[in-house]
Amino acid sequence: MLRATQIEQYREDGYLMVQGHFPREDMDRLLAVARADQALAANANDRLDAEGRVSRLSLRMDLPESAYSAYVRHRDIVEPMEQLMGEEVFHYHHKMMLKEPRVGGAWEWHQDYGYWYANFLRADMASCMIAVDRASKQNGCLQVLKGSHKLGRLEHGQTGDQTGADMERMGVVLEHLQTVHCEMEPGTLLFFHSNLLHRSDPNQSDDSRWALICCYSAASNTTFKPEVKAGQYERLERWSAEKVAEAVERHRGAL
Ligand SMILES: O=C(O)CCC(=O)C(=O)O
Repeated sequence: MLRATQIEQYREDGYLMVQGHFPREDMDRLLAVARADQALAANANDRLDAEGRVSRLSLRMDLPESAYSAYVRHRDIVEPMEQLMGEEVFHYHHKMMLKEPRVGGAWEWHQDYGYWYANFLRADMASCMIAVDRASKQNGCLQVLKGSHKLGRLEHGQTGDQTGADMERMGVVLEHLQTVHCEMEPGTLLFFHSNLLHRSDPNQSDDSRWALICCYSAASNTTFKPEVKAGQYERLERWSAEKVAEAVERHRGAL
């Protein structure tokens, strides 16, 4: 569970990093499953960045039996998330970011609620990024603009295949707010608010940068499009570390 000072820090900055929370060996196991998982690869899709480089991710709106779904339900993520959000949360979607050596493209400045606005009335939503690989400046770690969640939702437009925050406004925002490079050892968690501006550089290194991002909404957030099943409240189970480890092992055995 998070301390009051950590919750306060999240409210001020719009993000909270918890270094090395999951053991390195657990991340090695998760990475081994993900790398061998044909279904993950088959489900991956590419979004071009502004320079035409390929940014790849594998996203699921549902929670099938998998190692990734197990982490979505991990008590160590769900419970802090509820502390930060101040209420019960439910799963919106989760995605493995597959930033490959030398080819993994950039992500332009955006707020997740820039996209999610289409499905929800309120920005009471957040994500937890789990560093599966080590994330460094060289392999294109996430960058965040400290305190930018307080700006409210910015207008977003098309850049490449991605939806980016309004460039003119970003010019002024960048002069006023501090950019933080979130370098993360495997097992590090980054909780971030859906209105926090973030981006990442292309991967210029020989190391991959895979990360699992689990996205949640406050239970009381109203779904704008009731016909879209993924935006609907559904009670989320909370799993212990042992139960998550068993699910990872089951997934490995099924590959
Ligand atoms: O993984 C990254 O570098 C960017 C992820 C991101 O921007 C997102 O999931 O919204």
